[in-house]
Amino acid sequence: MRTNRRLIKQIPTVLITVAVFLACGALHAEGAIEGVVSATSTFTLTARTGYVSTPDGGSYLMWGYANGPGPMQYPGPTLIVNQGAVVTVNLNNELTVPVSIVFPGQKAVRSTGGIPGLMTNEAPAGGGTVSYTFTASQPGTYTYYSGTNPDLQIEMGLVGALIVRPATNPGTQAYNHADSQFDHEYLFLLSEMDPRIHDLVATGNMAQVDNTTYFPVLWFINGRAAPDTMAEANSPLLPNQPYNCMPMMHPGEKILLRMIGAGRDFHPYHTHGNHHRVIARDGRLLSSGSGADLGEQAFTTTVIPGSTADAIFSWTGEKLGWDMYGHSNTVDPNRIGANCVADGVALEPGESLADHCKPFPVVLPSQQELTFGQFYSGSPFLGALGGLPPGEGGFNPNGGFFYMWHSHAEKELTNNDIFPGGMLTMMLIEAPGVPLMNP
Ligand SMILES: [Cu+2]
Repeated sequence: MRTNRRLIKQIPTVLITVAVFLACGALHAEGAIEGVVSATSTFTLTARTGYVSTPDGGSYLMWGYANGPGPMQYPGPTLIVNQGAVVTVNLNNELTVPVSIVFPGQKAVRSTGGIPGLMTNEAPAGGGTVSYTFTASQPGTYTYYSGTNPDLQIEMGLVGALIVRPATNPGTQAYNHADSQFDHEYLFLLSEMDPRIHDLVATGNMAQVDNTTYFPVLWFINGRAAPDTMAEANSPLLPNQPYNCMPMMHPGEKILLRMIGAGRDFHPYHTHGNHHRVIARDGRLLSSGSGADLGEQAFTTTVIPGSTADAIFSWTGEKLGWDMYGHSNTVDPNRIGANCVADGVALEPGESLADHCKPFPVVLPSQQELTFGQFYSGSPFLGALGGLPPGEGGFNPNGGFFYMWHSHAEKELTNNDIFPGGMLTMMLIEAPGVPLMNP
């Protein structure tokens, strides 16, 4: 039996981990979207059981897609392929019920083997197999999930992400147009859970599952509820929930949010710090023929069950009233005010002169005007560190800015009615030049 982990203890633990990583300059070698890349675009998924942990101390039986012989994972492996690839997914089924996979948004998916089902061929229970093949003709963000008894099987965890990289600039664009250019990309696979369903399945009472009384009390980003969203990817503490979600950037850069509705409820996803621009839905640019010209600035994006949305977020610090980049704090006396334009020094990417190069000194708050906390570096300026009272500071050694990104349905910010938790993470803006832990 697991003991309850208290949130108030766990949040610092996560952030200490972050701080230690930042202080050590440790970098993940892989990109921020963890997933499976295959040279032949052939994947083997195994449907099997496992358990997910929730930060309120819960542990729930799940059915999920494993990567080949690996552990069951929630969500299933993120399959990453290139536009035009002929994709083959071989499904092995170790569960006691038939399962399948459907690939919404993909044309002419052929299934081979297995047994006919309502939506596609299924892998029979207890060791059955089936195979699916399609050509990934259009780039974008897609989902895949079980097409067999999906109201139960998706709830149990049989869902994942499929990313098709474009032929043009596949490492820096989501689609074949510059409007989808990004510096960093992150997955936001949003789902919810009614634990009573999992308990009924675990105790052999699957026939008693009643979808008319569905009432979720747990909410996830990439299979984790906050604050676990912010823990490292592939944490040994979460063996069946390998994916994290903690976006990071430098001022002026662009983050691509790949959002997927992986449950049965709508989730209004909200970015603090700035609006984001929705550029695509369901793997198609919002376009009248010229880039993402039909894209929209959004305070929240409603992420629809079974649907996907891509958005670009950027942040330069404009209109905050100080020079985010610290230019006017340099030794160059000409880099102030109007002279800033004329000094010939190149601007940072995304930097606008309208709000930067403000003459110093700005008025810093005095110590008596501040309530110190673990996130305050001692200065409002990115990257600048100042003195703190004894015992304060330490979680934010690089002086970055943290913005909460979360579901704007407030009840979804809880774990079994305990706030904060659920569909929530923090986005970190580091000073220019500071290495990102989740690049
Ligand atoms: Cu908020």
